[in-house]
Amino acid sequence: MVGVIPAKTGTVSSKDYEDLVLKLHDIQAVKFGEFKLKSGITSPVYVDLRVIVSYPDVLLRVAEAMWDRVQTASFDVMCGVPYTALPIATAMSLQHGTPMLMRRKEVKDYGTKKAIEGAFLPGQTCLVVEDLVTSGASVQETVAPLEAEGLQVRDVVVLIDRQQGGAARLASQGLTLHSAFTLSFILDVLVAAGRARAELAKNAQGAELFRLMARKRTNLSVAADVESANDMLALADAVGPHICVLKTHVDVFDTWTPDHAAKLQALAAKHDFLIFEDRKFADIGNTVVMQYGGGVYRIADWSHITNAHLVPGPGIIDGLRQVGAPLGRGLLLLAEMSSKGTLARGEYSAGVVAAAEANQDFVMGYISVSPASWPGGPGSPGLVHMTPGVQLSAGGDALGQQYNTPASVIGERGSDVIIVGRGVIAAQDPAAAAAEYRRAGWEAYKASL
Ligand code: 5BU
Repeated sequence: MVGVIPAKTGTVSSKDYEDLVLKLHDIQAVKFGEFKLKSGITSPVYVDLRVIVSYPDVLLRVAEAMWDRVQTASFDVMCGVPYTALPIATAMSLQHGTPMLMRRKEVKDYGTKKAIEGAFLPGQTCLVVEDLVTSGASVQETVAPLEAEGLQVRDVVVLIDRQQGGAARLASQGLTLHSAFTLSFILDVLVAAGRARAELAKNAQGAELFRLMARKRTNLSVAADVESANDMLALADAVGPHICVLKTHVDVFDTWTPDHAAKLQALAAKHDFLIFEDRKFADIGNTVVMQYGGGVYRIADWSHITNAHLVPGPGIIDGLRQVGAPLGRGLLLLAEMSSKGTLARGEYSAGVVAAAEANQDFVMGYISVSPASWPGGPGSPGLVHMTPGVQLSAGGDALGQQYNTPASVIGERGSDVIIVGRGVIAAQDPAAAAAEYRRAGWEAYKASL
């Protein structure tokens, strides 16, 4: 079977554990959001492992990951706790030939009246198999009837330790807790994989960008401000391996044809990047409908992302949405600009943030410069921040552009994606420069997680 953790003992690598976390997230056994637990505590992660019976490959990997954790324990039989852990214990039993017992959830007052089903001898040791441990209280409900039957329980294995005192509580009762995962490990893996923000993103391109950044390990966008459409395509091919987004200004070229658009899309597919036409729409809704969907450039046809000023008011979002939403496009709102003396600040920026928050189906994020210092902070984690005005050393140009370093933009100013134009395209070797910016940007991004 493809992707199954080997059945041998002690062979589950940390990469296997990470992959399994992603699998559990794929099948929604683990979800993000605010969840109230039985104990009344609010958790950022919701875990419901009942669904794993529908995914035999995941069930087997879960069983193997848990088996891997009990290699230091010795036991004669295993007891699964109903209901969720029963199939897991069954899979462990089948894979490794260790007999299994079942604890009845309610002891029937008719028939055999047995609390524990299966064949065993008093004095045998029994491993308790649970899906989750929170405080440890429910494990105790299983241990008590086992001990009442003369079995000895020393070890408990769970898939997930929620780290709410369960291990300590069990230890105080002489029980050793083994867990495949702690909740913080799960959180770390999902955050590093961009899953948390992707799941919180309500726009499909926004979600895709977070996933793309994580799988490609880049938060670099190159601004392809070169002379011709053909030069732009050559640049896209050269820097493609290093970027998450290629930003274009196709209205600076003297020709733009559907063939250029098709070639750019092919390069985006080849190198796994998104296309962002930096059009900065700024008109009333009715006009941007025509500008975005039609004209010489037909931007909506080929650009995953575009952007807009909010000067006209929210009608511009509605107009762009009318064209872009059916095509699955995403919109960035300009909350701030990198240029000296920009008027996009203060109350104006706050208005943009409010509009972005209220239109997350289509608005995927911001062009911003210092979101960490916004009065309400950078806002919803499902929205992305992309920042232009980036070079390896701070400074500016003769026409008001102002540069910050990747470390400052990501690490201090709270952005997610660096947009680099001349820092890359004016370099001797743009691909090598892109690699260097990618490294600097990603290092800062990883640290910010
Ligand atoms: P540079 O060569 O890295 O300075 O290019 C920056 C790019 O980002 C360029 O395409 C600008 O049009 C774009 N830009 C910007 O510089 N500042 C802004 O606030 C916005 C876009 Br919005």
